[in-house]
Amino acid sequence: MKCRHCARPAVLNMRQHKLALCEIHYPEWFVARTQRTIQKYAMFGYEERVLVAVSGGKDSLSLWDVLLRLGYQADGLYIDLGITDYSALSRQKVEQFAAQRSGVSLTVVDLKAEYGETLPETARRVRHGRERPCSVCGTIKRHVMNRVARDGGYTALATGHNLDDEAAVLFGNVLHWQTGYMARQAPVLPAEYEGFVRKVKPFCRLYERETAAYALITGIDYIYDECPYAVGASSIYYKGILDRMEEEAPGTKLQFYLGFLRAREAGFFRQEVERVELHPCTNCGQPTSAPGLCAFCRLWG
Ligand code: Q46
Ligand code: ZN
Ligand code: ZN
Repeated sequence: MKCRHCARPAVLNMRQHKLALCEIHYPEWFVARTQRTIQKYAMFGYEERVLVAVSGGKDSLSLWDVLLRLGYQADGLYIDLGITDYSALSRQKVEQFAAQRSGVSLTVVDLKAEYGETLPETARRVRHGRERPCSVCGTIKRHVMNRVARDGGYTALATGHNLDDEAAVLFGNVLHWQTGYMARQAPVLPAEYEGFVRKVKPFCRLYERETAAYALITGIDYIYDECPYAVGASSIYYKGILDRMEEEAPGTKLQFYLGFLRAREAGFFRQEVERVELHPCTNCGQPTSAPGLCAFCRLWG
């Protein structure tokens, strides 16, 4: 198969877009689509400082790379969760990525060094080893990302969530009719409350295989393994179901997600948003829906 724009062989055939592109035109298309997404949803501008949450995986490192290529003021944040070999290797990938690019700034927050415990240790203490550490992990990551973004004067926090991630989350939310979660699932979550930074997902319209192809073609060295605790997560199960539907009908994931966004913009879940009332945490000052301490501070109290 040939590239749509030149005589070179195509490296990626995107059936959902009826588009096949070569190794030169594919990365150009990918960068341009990211830029269109940033502008369509008014995520951030060139005058703003953006903090990119990087995990060492293909999505977040590709995102940081694309934002730098587009000329945005994008710095990286890596949170070392202390998950044995996985964290050590992913941290190495992130540090290597930053070292290869001149003038980029990377903040590393090492949980063990700053809070005295790795994620598995905290999870074991507070959950008594009952469940996987993911809910504790989410609480810690949200807190640290907000703190670093706010302290560093960043106005937007960008994450590498791709379309497959968003479609899987949406699928789970629809299945359980979690309308409150649906109200808060968006390409942009505005800084509604003092202390929160705007959260943005510039890859929300890009398929996982598209971000993987971009990383491979542009030579980004990333960690292939997922976090060991991701095994058995329901999101992986939902992704498998959506993959099968996509295989039968290319474009299914994109239509599912974009249709949801249109409904959301039309105000379908507006009431749910207004129900959440936030107060500053009495210890750290970050916004929380609970009176008194936020979920993060309660981990240590
Ligand atoms: S939540 Fe759970 Fe992830 Fe944290 S413990 Fe690993 S799988 S990293 S997105
Ligand atoms: Zn081409
Ligand atoms: Zn707090």
